[in-house]
Amino acid sequence: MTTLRIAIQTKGRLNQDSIELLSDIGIQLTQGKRKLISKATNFPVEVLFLRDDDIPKTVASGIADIGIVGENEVLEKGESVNIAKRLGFSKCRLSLAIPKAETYTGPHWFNNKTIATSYPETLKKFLDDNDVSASIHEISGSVEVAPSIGLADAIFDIVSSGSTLISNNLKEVEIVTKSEALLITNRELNNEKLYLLQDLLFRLDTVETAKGKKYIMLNAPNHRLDEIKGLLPGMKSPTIIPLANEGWSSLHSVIDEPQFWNIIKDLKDLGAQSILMLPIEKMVL
Ligand code: PRT
Ligand code: ZN
Repeated sequence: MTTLRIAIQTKGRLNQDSIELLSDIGIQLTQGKRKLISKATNFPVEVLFLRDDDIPKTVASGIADIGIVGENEVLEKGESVNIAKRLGFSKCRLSLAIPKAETYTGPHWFNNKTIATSYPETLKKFLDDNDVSASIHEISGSVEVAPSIGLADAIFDIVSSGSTLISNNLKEVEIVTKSEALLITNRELNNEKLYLLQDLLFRLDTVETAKGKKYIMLNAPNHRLDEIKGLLPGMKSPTIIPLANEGWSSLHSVIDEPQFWNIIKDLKDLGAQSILMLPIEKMVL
């Protein structure tokens, strides 16, 4: 039987969210997630655990069929893969930063400077696009300390909250690109694998649709139901079930969570009682 092989990060910032994503779409892995390969128990999928740097190439070459990896790595490696879905986690940006005391005058500030980075290709493209001639000093970790030890004049690195820059007396001066986790796929999947991929994408959409949505249940007097229905349109229309209590009904609907706080007072003013909000895990429209 055909199996879809998914490459995810062994450990690091993407690992937990990647495993959670698989679990949200009903893919349970066999014990021992630190093994190189783990088979799913309930879906024809096996998971290959790799360093994130190796994921684009592994997918491009077909050793894995699909992978979960940061956009920054996909850009940097320049491997030929398709992007099947933007996953919305591990959001960050790749930025240029310089010592705080410097005055930034635009990209030409970097002319004849040395920039430390783990992303030389992405940086080179930015410098070429802006006609800047700088030397790139490639290092694989602790890029942010390079200026303070005299290794470089500036850095090009991942920024998330910005606190690493601040604690190293640096300031972000150019956001070169933004990044989030991507689901990438090999460009030549056969039909059976494409079929499995479509199933996974459908499951991902189902989880995504439910995000931020809540199931709301309340009891209301029948003569106010029309007004309450106006506040809670639901997906098509709310479900109304008569209560044993004469003249009262139970109304069920789906709302966006933030909307709840806007309408709760109006619901109470219209006589709604026993209002419950419940989580929704999956939703198929
Ligand atoms: O071992 P392996 O090679 O697999 O992992 P890694 O060490 O190369 O990567 P890892 O696990 O640190 O990050 C994996 C991916 O997470 C990255 O490729 C990005 O796509 C994404 N990501 C999201 C981040 C960050 N946020 C992040 N903040 N990756 C790194 N950082 C680091 C950054 O390098 C800097 O040192 O956090 C620091 C900045 O954070 P702030 O919040 O202080 O700005
Ligand atoms: Zn890495």
